[in-house]
Amino acid sequence: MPAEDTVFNVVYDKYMFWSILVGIFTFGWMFIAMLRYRDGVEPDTTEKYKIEVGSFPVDSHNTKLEVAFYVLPTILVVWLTMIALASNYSAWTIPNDEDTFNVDVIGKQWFWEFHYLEELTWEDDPNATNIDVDWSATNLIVDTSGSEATNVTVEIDGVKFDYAIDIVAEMASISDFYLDTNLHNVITVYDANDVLLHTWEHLPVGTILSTAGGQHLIIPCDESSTLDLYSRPHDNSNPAYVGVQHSFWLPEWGVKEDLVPGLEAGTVMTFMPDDAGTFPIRCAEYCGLYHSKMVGNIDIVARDGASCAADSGIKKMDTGSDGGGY
Ligand SMILES: [Cu+2]
Repeated sequence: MPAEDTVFNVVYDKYMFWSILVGIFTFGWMFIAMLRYRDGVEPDTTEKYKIEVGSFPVDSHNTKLEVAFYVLPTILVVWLTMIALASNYSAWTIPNDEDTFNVDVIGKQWFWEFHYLEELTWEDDPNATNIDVDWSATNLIVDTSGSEATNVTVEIDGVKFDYAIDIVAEMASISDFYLDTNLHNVITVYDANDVLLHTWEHLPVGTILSTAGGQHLIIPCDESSTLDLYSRPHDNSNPAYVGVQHSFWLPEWGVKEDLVPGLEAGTVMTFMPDDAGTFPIRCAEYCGLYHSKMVGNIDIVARDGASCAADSGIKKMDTGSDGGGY
């Protein structure tokens, strides 16, 4: 769901079209009137065009034209209001918890935390990277045939183990670990130059990712996702400090929602991305000294074994981690 797919883009195009049309008409008419009635031009005094200052031209007016002046702009304004409300309705309709992927987003001074309320297992598209990770119980198989992969890193709750890939067999078979789905497991595959080629990751319920550690928010594609947004202090050492106002903004999709300190229930944002990729997160509410550093990235990924409907086959496009403030 890059910007051109969103409802807001349609609204933008329609508003732009009608604004330009009405602008040409209005300014055109204004310039004609300026030229026709400018100083030094003898006014047309025939009965049809006779204008007397301060009195309505009762004899020479055109009722149909005057009614059209009111009716046509009214229809236009009502229609533009309706399409604007329809886009709001589609952005603000919040799905049931069961039908949607839920993550809590906590805004702090000055970073974002993502608390996973549901587990997620995802993998880069094996057709794009020629690498396939398959992990069941004690058997971890990394099939790298057709790729330049040389190394695998297995990371379990932050502890890393490195393995070399059998270049001849084009695979790595690791049986040192039992797959524990309660742990945060990440398998990353690299080439000889340490370039990241492929990622497989399992995020259990309760995982906390933070932009302070350079981590991205990871969301599955082709599902409705709901973020509950809260502004919180770092700790509870100062009861008078409950955090400050932030605003979680995904500029690529035209959605933004405030985080309100002290609001127990939080605020809600919902969206349904269909393109895999990495997109920027910004704080859109001035929140203090390092507001401009309160940036991050959101990764849209395919669940393990699935692929995204609109997948371009390229997951990682670098948007930079420091895009400045807004
Ligand atoms: Cu902020």
